[in-house]
Amino acid sequence: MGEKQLVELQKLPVEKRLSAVQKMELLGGEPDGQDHGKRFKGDPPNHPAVQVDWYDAWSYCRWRGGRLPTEQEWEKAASWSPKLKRKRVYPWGDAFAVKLCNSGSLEDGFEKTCPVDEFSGGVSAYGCYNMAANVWEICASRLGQDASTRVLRGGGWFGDTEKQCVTSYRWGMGPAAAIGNVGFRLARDSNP
Ligand SMILES: [Ca+2]
Repeated sequence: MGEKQLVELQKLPVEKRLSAVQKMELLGGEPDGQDHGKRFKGDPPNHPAVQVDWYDAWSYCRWRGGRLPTEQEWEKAASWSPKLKRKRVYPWGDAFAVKLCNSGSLEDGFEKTCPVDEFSGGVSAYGCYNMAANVWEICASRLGQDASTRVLRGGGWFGDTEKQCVTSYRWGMGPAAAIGNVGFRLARDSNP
């Protein structure tokens, strides 16, 4: 697909926009990590998609038969320990451990994103990987009364420290923003 067709794709109104992955597949080949890329150049496909805005994240989750988690669902998946019957400060426990997540530190071995199944020792009680750091995760919820801002959770690889990795820490951005340290996670409802 040529550059002209790409421009026309981007002009589609929001309700007709393709999901991030559909768009990526149409563009063909590896994303380049620049204007429409979803991973950094050279990263293997098991790294999280980044530079995805709220609309694309939402539509991709629907396309896959799931949805974006609310921030309450996200926080429970990240922090709640059924065994302890309380929240934990970090997904793995109450003390920060630089080698259990991909924060802004280089001590964890990663300068940018890491594979989505990295850091098995840092999984939450529900078995979710990388709930702390790697990429901020887009939630369905709005941030406070500000209708134009969507909640982000979890912290990312870019300059973020143990403070941002706390499971209750909140951040947000506009729904049309798409940046390199923000991705998303798909939620599915379990069968009753
Ligand atoms: Ca790092």
